[in-house]
Amino acid sequence: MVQNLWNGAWIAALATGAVVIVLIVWAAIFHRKRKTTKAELPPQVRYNLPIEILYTLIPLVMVSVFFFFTARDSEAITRVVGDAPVKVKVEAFQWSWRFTTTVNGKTLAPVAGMPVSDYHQGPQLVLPVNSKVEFDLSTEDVIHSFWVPAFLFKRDVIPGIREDNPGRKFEITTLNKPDVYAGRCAELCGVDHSRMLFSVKLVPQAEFDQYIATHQAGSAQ
Ligand SMILES: [Cu+2]
Repeated sequence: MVQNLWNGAWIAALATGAVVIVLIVWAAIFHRKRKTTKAELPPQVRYNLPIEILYTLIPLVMVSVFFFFTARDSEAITRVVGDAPVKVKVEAFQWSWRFTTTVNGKTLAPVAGMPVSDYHQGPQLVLPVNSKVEFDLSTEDVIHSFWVPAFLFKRDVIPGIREDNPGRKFEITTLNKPDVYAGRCAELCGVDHSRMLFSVKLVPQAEFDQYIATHQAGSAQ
């Protein structure tokens, strides 16, 4: 859905750009100052109601179309139903992350990291492929931003938002391809902001079940 919105916005923007460029080139070529005529002003158009209505209406229609699709999709994308089988508490801090995963009421031992220069070395969040996951974002210090580029989703982590505030939460369905995906902080949050890297490892459900069994909080590691 995000991908469709992105593609659609590009198509609309390119079409608009093409029309504008054609009009500019047309005006530049066919409305040049002619050598034969004297330097005098061309006929001045004023208070031309049809034209004024036209150039008010066209941008209004364009903006409305953009607004409609953006509002419709962002409402669907940010809706939190609360039925995700996997829930992750994400705590951002200067300058890394702590992930605490809860599955079927079982909470795993938190995974916390340190500033690193390669995302493979950062804290790793393990999730099942093609599964709905709920994230709950919080921070104790400054504003961070949770971003896994491959998920096409980014959300700011704002300090001081109460736990029951739905604005802290979002749900996504993870990708279908098992792999290790890069994650980063997307809000300049201090000296080691650029090293606030992490990774998300997507694994098949069976492997994830095994991971849960061996990483439950309190159980022997
Ligand atoms: Cu940060």
